[in-house]
Amino acid sequence: MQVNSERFLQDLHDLRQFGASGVGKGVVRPAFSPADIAAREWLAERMRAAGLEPRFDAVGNLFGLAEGRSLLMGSHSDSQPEGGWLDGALGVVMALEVARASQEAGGPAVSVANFQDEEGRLGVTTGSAIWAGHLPLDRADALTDSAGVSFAQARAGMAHLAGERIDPARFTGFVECHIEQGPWLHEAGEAIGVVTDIVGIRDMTVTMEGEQNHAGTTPMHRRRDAFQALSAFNTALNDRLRNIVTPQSVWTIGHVSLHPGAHSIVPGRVTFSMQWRDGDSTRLKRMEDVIRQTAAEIAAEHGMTLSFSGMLGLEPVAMDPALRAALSAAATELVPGRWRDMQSGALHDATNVAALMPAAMMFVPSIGGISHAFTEDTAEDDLVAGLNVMARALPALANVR
Ligand code: HGY
Ligand code: MN
Ligand code: MN
Repeated sequence: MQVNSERFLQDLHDLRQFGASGVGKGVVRPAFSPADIAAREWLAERMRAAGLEPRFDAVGNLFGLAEGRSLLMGSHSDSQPEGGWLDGALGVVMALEVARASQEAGGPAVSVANFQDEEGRLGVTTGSAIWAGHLPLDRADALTDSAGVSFAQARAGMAHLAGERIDPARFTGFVECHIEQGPWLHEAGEAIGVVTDIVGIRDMTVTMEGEQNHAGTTPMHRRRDAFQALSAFNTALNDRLRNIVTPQSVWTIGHVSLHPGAHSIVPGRVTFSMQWRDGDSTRLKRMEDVIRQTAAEIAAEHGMTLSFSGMLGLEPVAMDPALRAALSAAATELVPGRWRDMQSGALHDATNVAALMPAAMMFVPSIGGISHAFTEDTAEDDLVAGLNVMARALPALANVR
């Protein structure tokens, strides 16, 4: 089988025009946005041209189906609010190129998946979580983005494309290529990461409510200031989590909304995102207990009421050993001494698909380890090396049943 690296790179550069941010190669292509829908429709046409049958399901997941049973490859083409050109897109376009080249070579059969809302505009890896049965559609439809738009409203924008759920039994396994989104491969001058396992995640929204008041006449000791409560919570949380975590554990307050957000008003309410990740489910639960207890203590000390949203979560998952062995053998052949086994600190659709079939992932380096930013990038040599390793692994990958 002969992959065509020029065609592959051209598709990647064509895809990044949908929602181009105008800053470097960055993209703004959130799930269900006009740019996202246009990109998916373009990819559907590229799939058709590649001899695959393009099919959308009811939540915007796009599949390019080969005939009969096939190996599934892919990722996602939606982006973070400020996204890189390769996060997700690389896996979809690489899958398309491998599927095309494999058809041209007479097999093995490869289908392509482009999952919707992996970036969690309205949840956490939402499209593949629904497809895998982790997230009931009625619960997904009630999820909202930070502007209050619901999943149901968002996906209505693709209703004209919606079709039936694709049966996972069509597929023998799932392989996803993704940028590392961390620093280790690039710093080591290595080309390939073969993923051993993907960490688990917990995500919720916390609200603390005190008293809105005048910023000039309200003495400091009489305030019930929501920002001061958040600041105290963050300091206490960092101190307490340090006692139960490992260097791979992470926690993030990524979105904060202070009400009413005026210079001369003591903020009465703060709503903030609380997300944490770890490779061990027991430690995720211990982190959750510390987060909830610390929030309750700080709220009481600061005279705040406290509420938590529903919590979204995915468990840590190990990658399939046989699929991993196929990727490792191809990496040993093509980039000997320049590949490693590694854990994924980022979440991926493979987490959900692993519940349905054997799943594996392969990383290529991220320059400077940067991702979820317009400056995300990977050297084209590394993109092509990833394509060649995936192509070389294909016969063995397709043999795993
Ligand atoms: O956040 C993540 O790990 C993924 O990139 N959405
Ligand atoms: Mn991604
Ligand atoms: Mn991402």
